[in-house]
Amino acid sequence: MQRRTFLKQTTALTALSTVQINAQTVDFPIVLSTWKNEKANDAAWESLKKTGRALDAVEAGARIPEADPNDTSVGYGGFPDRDGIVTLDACIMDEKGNAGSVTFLQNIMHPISVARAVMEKTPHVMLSGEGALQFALSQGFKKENLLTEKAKKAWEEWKKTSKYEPKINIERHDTIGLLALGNKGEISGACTTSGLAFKMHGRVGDSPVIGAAVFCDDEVGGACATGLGEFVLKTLGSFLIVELMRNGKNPQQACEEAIMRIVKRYNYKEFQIGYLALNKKGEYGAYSIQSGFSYTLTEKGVTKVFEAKSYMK
Ligand code: SD4
Repeated sequence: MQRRTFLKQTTALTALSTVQINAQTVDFPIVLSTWKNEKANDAAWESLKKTGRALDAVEAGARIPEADPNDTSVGYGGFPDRDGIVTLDACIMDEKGNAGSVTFLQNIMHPISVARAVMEKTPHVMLSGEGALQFALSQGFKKENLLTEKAKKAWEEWKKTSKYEPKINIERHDTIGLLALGNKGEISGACTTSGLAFKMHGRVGDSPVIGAAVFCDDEVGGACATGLGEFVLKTLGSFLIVELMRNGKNPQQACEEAIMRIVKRYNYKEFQIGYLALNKKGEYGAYSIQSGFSYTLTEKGVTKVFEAKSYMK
């Protein structure tokens, strides 16, 4: 595997006017994902070993929770909307600025791969609903029932106790957003979700929106988001983070500033947002409104889960 090393040099004059050089090595590839997604990161890493490309890695990673019936926020097994229908959102962006997305897609297990096909095989960025489904079928994706017994039961329980209102859940999130630097140090990102559990039929969140859930710019780095999408949409969080990094903030500072934009304007105590950022040097950051946001990092083939810092302690 090709590995490159950046040397970050800081110089300081001592009293004797000698120059001291601190060298910090930064390696890539690197994979970063929201929440506890070790299997996804491992799949992304395996993909990097094969093709070396960040785009392939983020797609391979996203496909893991999409096919996992126990992940109730993504793909197969995802909780349905309030009418009992599983609807999926996903997007993907590469280092060249290409992007693809699907929204309100039904009955397709791997929306992230459909989003990639939108990017690579159409002149468009976003396909929605029935049109996205038709396109997926034309590309050889198969129609499947994605509502598992477990998800159906949860929906039936919810219907008994709720007033048929979509309820925002602060705690339970596991939508996956991924960022990777490939073997050439190039950045790509992806996000895939079944969205908020028991949302209104037709609701689309941030996850398929380039600039909201994912943004990458190969001059700077990338960012991705999880949590209550409405607030990521209203502040275009991932685009904001990349622009803040472009203007000199490190990834951690950029995530914190993007969370502060939400905290200053909205009733932040009632929902969760988590951001991840990765710059071209391989430096990364993570920050959320509520405590409990975790992220998964793979470096040098080792995958670990970390707790992110948060605004609320
Ligand atoms: C949405 N952002 O549909 C997604 C939900 C999410 O972890 O991230 N859940 O609003």
